[in-house]
Amino acid sequence: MSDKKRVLSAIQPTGEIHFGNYFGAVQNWVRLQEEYDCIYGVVDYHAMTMPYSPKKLRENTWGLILNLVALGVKPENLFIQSLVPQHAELNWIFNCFCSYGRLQLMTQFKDKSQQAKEKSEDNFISAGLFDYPVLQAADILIYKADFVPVGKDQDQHLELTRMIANRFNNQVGKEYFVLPETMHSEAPKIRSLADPMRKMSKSAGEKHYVSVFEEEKRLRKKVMSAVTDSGDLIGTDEMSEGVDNLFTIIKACGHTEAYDQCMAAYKDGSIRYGDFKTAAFEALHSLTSKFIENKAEVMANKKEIKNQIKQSSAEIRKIAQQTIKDVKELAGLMNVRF
Ligand code: AQP
Repeated sequence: MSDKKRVLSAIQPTGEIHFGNYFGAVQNWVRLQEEYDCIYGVVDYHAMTMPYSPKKLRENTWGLILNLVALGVKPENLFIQSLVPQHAELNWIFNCFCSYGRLQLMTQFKDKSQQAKEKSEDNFISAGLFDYPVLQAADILIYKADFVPVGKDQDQHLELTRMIANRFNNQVGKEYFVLPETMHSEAPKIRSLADPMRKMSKSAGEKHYVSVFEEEKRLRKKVMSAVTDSGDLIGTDEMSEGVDNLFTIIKACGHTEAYDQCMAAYKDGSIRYGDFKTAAFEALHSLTSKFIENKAEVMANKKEIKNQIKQSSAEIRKIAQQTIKDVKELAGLMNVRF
């Protein structure tokens, strides 16, 4: 067994990967792979919590796997959640260690239930959507992860995960679960370019996110029309959300020289937002063009990668099976032999 600390994180197969997902989580996933024992999931059970199409879900799951590999995630670190059904079993057990009242406080449920209503024809909000943070706790704890690299929007869910782990440990009288720590990147919250008051996200609509594979012309249009401000704050110590977001993006792209120049110009009052946005476009374009190139290579090896993922999911499943065995023993349940 490796003595490296374990990192676990996951992403839903709900469509494209945007720069919020990338700078908030996936960029860190890639960087952590040398130093930690990393397990990264494509969580298809989670993607069922909102109105969805079964055919599209399977397509999205494989699509996301290939996209993650193009961004630098190693296939041996990746698994598909429904190939490890123990997550769902632990979810049930954890339901009995989490209060209804606590789930009612989850802000993502409040936001997403409204979206679910709008997306369905009959105002349908699934119980799965309400229970989703408990499944997320199972995703993390089943691997006894030490660290969880996620964006800021997941803080409340991580808190709930620790609470469930604690309650379980107390009830069974053993410190069985490690209490996982959140690991934020330097850009844990990327904002929408069109409306910097909200986070970059797909569900808000096409103009509210930038895909990591965004085609050049569309990328330019989205960045050059990013909302900034009237310029009143230039030369002061303050900054609007829109301007701050562009600075965060330039820095996260690794364009430190451009970042320093723009920051100096902002401070001395000489910045021009047109040039600033061009710097942000160039920073993002340096990444999208690299990712698009990688993607072409990945697509050429699609079949092999899919086989690797089935294999890695089977390996990762062994860890989950062991946890479930221990948990059932501790919780007073019966174990089947495997
Ligand atoms: N705007 C963001 N800034 C920083 N991190 C973000 N993450 C998501 N948005 C931002 C992080 O990305 C990881 C995967 O999140 P997810 O599985 O919720 O992905 P998603 O459903 O594709 O994200 P969207 O587009 O934001 O979906 P909606 O609009 O449905 O909520 C997580 O680590 C998350 O923190």
